[in-house]
Amino acid sequence: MYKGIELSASLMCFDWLNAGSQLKDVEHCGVDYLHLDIIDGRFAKDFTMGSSIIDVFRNATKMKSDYHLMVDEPSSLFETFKKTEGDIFTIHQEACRNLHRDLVNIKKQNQGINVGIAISPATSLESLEYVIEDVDVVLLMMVDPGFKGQELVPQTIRKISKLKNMIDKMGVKVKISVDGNVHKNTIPLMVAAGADILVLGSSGLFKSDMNISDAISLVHKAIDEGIEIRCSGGGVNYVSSRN
Ligand code: S6P
Ligand code: MG
Repeated sequence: MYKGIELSASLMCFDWLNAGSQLKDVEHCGVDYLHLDIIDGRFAKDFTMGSSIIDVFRNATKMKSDYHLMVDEPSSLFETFKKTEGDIFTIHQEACRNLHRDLVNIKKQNQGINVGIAISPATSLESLEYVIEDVDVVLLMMVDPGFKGQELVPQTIRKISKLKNMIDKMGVKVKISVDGNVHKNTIPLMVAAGADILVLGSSGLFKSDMNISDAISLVHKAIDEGIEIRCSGGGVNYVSSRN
């Protein structure tokens, strides 16, 4: 947590040949969550990791788990993944035929878990209207699900502000998580617009030209800028490109 903003490091973007030492670095830098992308080759066009890999990392860190299931009909996998108090477990709005039932079941089956709902860039915020009171986190995808290193879908920045207004208006206690292309140029706008959790991947944290501690310093600086824009009531139009 840095100035009220939580950080989540995407395991999918680790340098897997040095994963053990990167895990220690990330934890040492005060990152709150390990972001665990699970992709089934159907909902999104790739495969990532299952519980046997995930548990190796879960057992080696005190960071909370931030599960992000990009999986069609994820309910059959709810029991596959270990969860402990304070973890976040997020499923996609677009992937569930019985969305409300699935969200409620996650909570029912796991005391102390934070339930998340994710929406892809093209999915409207109206789709959250009748489920938002049953979740703790809304994860806004800033890119289409599936791959690291993609370009930001620019209109997702104004989606953050709109969601923030919706949450404030409804008076619900829900955090906004942003995922995809979160880096020093986009973070100020994301934080100013109302993001509470930043998912950090290849553009913001695991960079070929920088170590993790230097990358985190840039993230902190960008959060400071975002808070400043927010406090001065500044606008949040995205102009700059990647990095
Ligand atoms: C994408 C996935 C994300 C990525 C991460 C990539 O399908 O949900 O969590 O791993 O966001 O970050 P970056 O900085 O490479 O776009
Ligand atoms: Mg993700």
